[in-house]
Amino acid sequence: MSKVEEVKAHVEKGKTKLISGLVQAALDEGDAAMDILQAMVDAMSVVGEKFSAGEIFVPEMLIAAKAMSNGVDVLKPLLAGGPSKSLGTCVIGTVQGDLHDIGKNLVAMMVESTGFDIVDLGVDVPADKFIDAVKTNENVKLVACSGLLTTTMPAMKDTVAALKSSGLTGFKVIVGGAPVTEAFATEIGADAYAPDAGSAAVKAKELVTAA
Ligand code: B1M
Repeated sequence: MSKVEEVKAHVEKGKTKLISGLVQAALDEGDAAMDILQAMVDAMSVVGEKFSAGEIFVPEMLIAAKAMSNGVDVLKPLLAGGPSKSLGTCVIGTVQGDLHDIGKNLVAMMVESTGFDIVDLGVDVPADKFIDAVKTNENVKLVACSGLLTTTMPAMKDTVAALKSSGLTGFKVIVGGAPVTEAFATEIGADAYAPDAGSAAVKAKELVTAA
């Protein structure tokens, strides 16, 4: 089994203590950081499938998520190096009612690497907290909302509506997360949608530089 395959298997099994060493070993063997990241993302898909099939439960999902986060910590310096000139501030969070943060953290990391300063509001973020962050932070050019549950898509819709009717200006809104589609993003009035962290970073830069 290659080191990357080992990383994937260990995330699936939630081997939180071993994963940092394995990721480092994969890097040392010459595997690319993006390939190791993709292996961990694939592992989380397997975890999700096992959860859907009733083979594992919430605690196992949680431990796998912790293992992936530990692995991402090792990769972060390699993935997040970026330009020093700021494109502005990006306020990011997972919408109210939703506790999933791995995808949101990856988006934050990639958006940061294109030149944004990040204000990360965490998970379960109500609309008014997004609005407060736009008011209280300097030079906010982008608000990024993540959501992983179909049940929290209405919260995403409410957040975008609240931001758009707040009277605040000078920023764009980007949304994403597994159940979110381009059509949904358009329907709720977001300025952009991205399916993954890499394209979120590209869209973020386009939105701000085109404004
Ligand atoms: Co949850 N969970 N979970 N879970 N969980 C899912 C999402 C689920 C698909 C699993 C399944 O049933 N197969 C399912 C949702 C079904 C649905 O709504 N359609 C589900 C469920 C049901 C639940 C609970 C309700 C379970 C329960 O309690 N019965 C519960 C809800 C809790 C809550 O939020 N209120 C729950 C809880 C949890 C844990 C807390 C245990 C844990 C999260 C821990 C954490 O995040 N720290 C967890 C996990 C780990 C998952 C799975 C297995 C993995 C999620 C993940 O991290 N993926 C997930 C199954 C799956 O995704 N296949 C599942 C890896 C990550 C890199 O991908 O987050 O999709 P993702 O991010 C991607 C893109 O979506 C995109 O870019 C990222 C990277 O490229 N993206 C954006 C994300 N945000 C973006 C924002 C953007 C642009 C792109 O612009 C702003």
